[in-house]
Amino acid sequence: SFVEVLSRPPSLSPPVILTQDELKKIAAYKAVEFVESGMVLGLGTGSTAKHAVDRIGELLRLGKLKNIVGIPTSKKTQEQAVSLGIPLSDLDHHSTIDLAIDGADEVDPHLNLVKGRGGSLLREKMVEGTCKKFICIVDESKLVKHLGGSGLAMPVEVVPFCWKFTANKLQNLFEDSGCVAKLRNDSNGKPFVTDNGNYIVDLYLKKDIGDLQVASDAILRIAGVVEHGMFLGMATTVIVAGELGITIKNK
Ligand code: ABF
Repeated sequence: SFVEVLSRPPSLSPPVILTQDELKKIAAYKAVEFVESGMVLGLGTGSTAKHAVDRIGELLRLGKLKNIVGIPTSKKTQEQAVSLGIPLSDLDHHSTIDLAIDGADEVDPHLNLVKGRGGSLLREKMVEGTCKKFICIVDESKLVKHLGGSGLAMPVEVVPFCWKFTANKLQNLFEDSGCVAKLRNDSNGKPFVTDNGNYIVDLYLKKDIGDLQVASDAILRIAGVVEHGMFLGMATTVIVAGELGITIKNK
């Protein structure tokens, strides 16, 4: 496996350049080592989390894991888990989750995250907000000094009703950070619709938004906002796979 490649003594290893997807897989497989039989698991969404769900399915099939119940964070992950034969349930039946494994778009030094560029932030926040342990899995490209400072989107899920009004309120809120709020479109140029029937407004910031908790509270006070993609203090562990190996950061 890729993990073995990384743990070979450097003197014996030829230089191996790993792709970003291989790094994602390394982080995902490492996280799955924390899964035990009998656990209720939050199953993440995205290309990194997909590797973890595949691995959980494989271990179930091999009989190395037993009695797992998965709680998927998106319809896409639900379909993947069904195809792998992972037994599924939901938060109505399991209000506590033992462990969730999911990716992120940005990770800051305090393990705060930006998520939702894949569009599944609401279900992810509901599932990951209710678990005893949340392992976030990323390749090293996701590490940032300040959330929202990478020039990429800070996603906010909004109700479709008068979304322009909500988008304007969001843009005005972060005027001092040079915020531009844009409705996310799908590949056909139509508004991207989340699994919950909502839209996503992406906030593009020229500088960081200062105190994250203050920003979070202010966003959530806007009527029309459903949830935002900042996951503050939620990850208990972040597993980072990089060219030099795996780093495990605990809260
Ligand atoms: C999910 O997938 C999201 O919260 C995040 O937006 C995205 C990360 O995607 P990937 O693992 O494909 O980089 O975890």
